[in-house]
Amino acid sequence: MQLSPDQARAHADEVRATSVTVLRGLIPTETIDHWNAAFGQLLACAIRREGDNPNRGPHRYYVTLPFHGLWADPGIIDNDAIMAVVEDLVGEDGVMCQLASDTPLLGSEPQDLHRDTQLLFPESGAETPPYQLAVNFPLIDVTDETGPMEYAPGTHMLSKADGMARVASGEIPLVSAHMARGDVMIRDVRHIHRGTPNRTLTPRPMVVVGYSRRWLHRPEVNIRVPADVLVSLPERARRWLRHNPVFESRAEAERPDETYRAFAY
Ligand SMILES: O=C(O)CCC(=O)C(=O)O
Repeated sequence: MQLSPDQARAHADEVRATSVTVLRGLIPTETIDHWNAAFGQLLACAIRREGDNPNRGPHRYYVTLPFHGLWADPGIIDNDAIMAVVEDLVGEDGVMCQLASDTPLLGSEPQDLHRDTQLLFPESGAETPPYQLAVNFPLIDVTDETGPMEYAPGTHMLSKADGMARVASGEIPLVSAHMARGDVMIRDVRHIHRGTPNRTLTPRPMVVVGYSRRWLHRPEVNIRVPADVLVSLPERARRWLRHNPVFESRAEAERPDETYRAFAY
């Protein structure tokens, strides 16, 4: 799918206004099913490593995806439609700094409402145009049973206290982000949101690709890029990856003990 400049701008404006836009049916479902089949092994490793009370809450796993093979598919990490919206929001000189997943399992609980980043200048209390985005797509359909993320539209432009108060009073109702395989959400991670329980036996992986303004350093994440993968990618992808560490060997790039601890604000 290609977006015209007007369509890309309309999606970006929706993020500016509400914090979220969804590109429906963007990724072929066969691709999603391949990712889901391959993801099982990564999830099993994470469960062995972290036990059943990992850092995102009970039975809820944050898993970094290794940057090679299907996980480095240019059709996803260098997708024209996604990049058109992302570039409109954080600039053509932005950076890609995170490739990971969030997976609630049976037994997971509602998370506390949170934002995924701080204000640029917390002492000012002032919100700014977007600077940190998450591109999310699920590896199974997200229904009320499999644990949709809930978010409060427009709260990315309010202080956290104001946003929380308006959610608590019901003035801003939480929206459940139902998604089908192939749908892609682009969101401003300042919005107030939370994960909800997966009530099924099927894991609900949600891929997260992080994009930021070129000057934003997020020390809690990076993408460990094997050199041979980097040279095989299109120019735009190489440019967006330019601030990540590059490794001569895949084994070195694929350090298994990475976890992401600082996340909720
Ligand atoms: O994928 C989800 O359900 C959202 C999880 C989330 O917001 C988090 O772990 O910070």
